[in-house]
Amino acid sequence: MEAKHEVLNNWVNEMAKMCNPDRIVWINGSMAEKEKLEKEAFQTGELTLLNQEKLPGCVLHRTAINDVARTENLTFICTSKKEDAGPTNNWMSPEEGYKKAGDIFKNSMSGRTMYVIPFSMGPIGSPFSKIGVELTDSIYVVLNMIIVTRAGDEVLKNLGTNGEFTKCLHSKADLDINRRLILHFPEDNTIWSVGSGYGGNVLLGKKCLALRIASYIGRNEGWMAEHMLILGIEKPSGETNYIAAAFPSACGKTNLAMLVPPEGLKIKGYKILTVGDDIAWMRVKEDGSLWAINPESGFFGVAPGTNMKSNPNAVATIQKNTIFTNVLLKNDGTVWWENGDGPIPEEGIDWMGNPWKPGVIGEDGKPKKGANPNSRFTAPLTQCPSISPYFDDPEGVPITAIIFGGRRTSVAPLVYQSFNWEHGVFVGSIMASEITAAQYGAQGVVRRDPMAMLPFCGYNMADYFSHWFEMGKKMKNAPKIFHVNWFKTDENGKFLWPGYGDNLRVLEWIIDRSNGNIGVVESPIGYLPDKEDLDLTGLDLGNGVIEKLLDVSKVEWEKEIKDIREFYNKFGDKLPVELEKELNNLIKRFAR
Ligand code: GTP
Ligand code: SPV
Ligand code: MN
Repeated sequence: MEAKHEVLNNWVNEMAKMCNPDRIVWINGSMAEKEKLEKEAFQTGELTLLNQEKLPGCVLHRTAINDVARTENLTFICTSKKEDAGPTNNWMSPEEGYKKAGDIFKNSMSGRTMYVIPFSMGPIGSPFSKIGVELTDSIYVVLNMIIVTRAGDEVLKNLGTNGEFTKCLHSKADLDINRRLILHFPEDNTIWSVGSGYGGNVLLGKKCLALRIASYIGRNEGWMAEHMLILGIEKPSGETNYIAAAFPSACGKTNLAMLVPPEGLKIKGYKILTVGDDIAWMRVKEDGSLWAINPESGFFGVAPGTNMKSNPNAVATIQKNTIFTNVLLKNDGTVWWENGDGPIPEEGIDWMGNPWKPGVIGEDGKPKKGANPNSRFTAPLTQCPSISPYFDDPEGVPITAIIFGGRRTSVAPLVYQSFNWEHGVFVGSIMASEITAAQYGAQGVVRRDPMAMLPFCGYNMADYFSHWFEMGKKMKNAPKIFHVNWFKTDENGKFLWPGYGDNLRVLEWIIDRSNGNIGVVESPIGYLPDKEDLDLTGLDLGNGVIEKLLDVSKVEWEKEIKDIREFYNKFGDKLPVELEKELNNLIKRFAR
């Protein structure tokens, strides 16, 4: 269905003129349309049909070998003033951006179809939702977008004749990493992505719209777009506390959002309700409380490490209607990845499309992986056994606690609570984490990643910090703010904390603290748990391990403080004075 929306139709025609596709197809979101697109993709090899008895409705896609993760170095915020992008973003002027990308878009779709995908981030028609329209020459993108967003005719109807929408243009072009650009024009509500076919680079509703553009809009409109999971913890009494947690890419959001209580805590009867695993849009309601929606309708989750023990809910979610990207294809037409279920296959086709056997050594001297470390699954939220009845609620859910966390082998203890909202914003701003396979770059290197938003903030991060303080002032009953670290290691590099389901033990403490039920141990960085207050029933950590997990080392923190100072210096005068004050207070508390 073509739109009855003149601005939209004109824009589609204008973009088509530039990209020169053979035809234009409007995506309606129907089952028949999905099947037709899949069929076409099977014929061209863009998709492989998997074993339909074992994995009904499931398909496999392999991206280009140099196109397996977000390319942050090729991602730009294009504002008229460089300062508005800030020191942590790559910047290009809008003129240069349109020119540079325009040259690559020119005729990029010739011989191809341009698909027009109207989509809604958030339930269609909710006052909190935002509409986008993505133009793309990739069937893979269409099939992903109809899972992770609400897409099709319903959205066009809702858009009417003059509704606002984010203009999202994508072309694979020639998938050349030297001709790849992911550009955001927040002043024009526009996104241009060219030269990639991978996830976050091309599913433009996700990181590009729901985080970078939405964070910009949210600041102007007084709400927040965050890289956060949302989960509910229901007690047997029926009382449910909702938590939002920001961890950097591939640091455990999907896993925490779908948590299954560990044996030792089962008796307490907690039920986990998944609302979202990657993005939260949060607003203050009239009564001064903070409410969150998940703008997405599907998961785009990390495959490696997903198994019946670590994340049974994810395993159940991806048994049907799932798109697998860059995993290993087994001989029986099913899929596998490192630390997946079942025995390691004796052979298969690896993520690059080559024959694979376990233990074969690659060029880097290490055993070749069957699945790419950033291989992913795309599946509808509705297939998750733990999905919350409120995942689709236009109002969202009320947030009791906010958690920040990173992947740190040392420094950050298992959990601590901030003293108050201002201190909590400071705790978020000093987050740091090891770089993972979710982005190009040196793996394992620790970098500062405030609120897990370093790659996703669509404007100057100093202004983003100020926005957090402003939001705090608007709340009567602001959520309590915590920091967690599941990834502390011992001398041999082994994780000290079992993680996964056992993380509920920490969430329980967080909820008790949020509701003011228990005491604390004060430390220079914030409130630590009294170890007696952590329910470790059924868990044998070993001697002295919980002490190590909760340890705050002055020596380590003195180094950390230097690094924070250096990071803060990047922002010059724009750094909010509150953060300067909090850093000085931290230094003073260590000196006491
Ligand atoms: P994005 O989708 O990239 O934003 O990532 P995410 O934050 O949703 O990460 P995800 O839950 O997919 O986890 C990434 C990796 O961390 C997987 O390989 C998990 O197995 C591993 N992981 C998740 N939770 C834990 C944990 O509690 N402990 C340990 N040791 N590893 C974990
Ligand atoms: C992330 O990298 O944080 C993701 C995956 O959630 S992607 O959508 O590719 O950005
Ligand atoms: Mn993410």
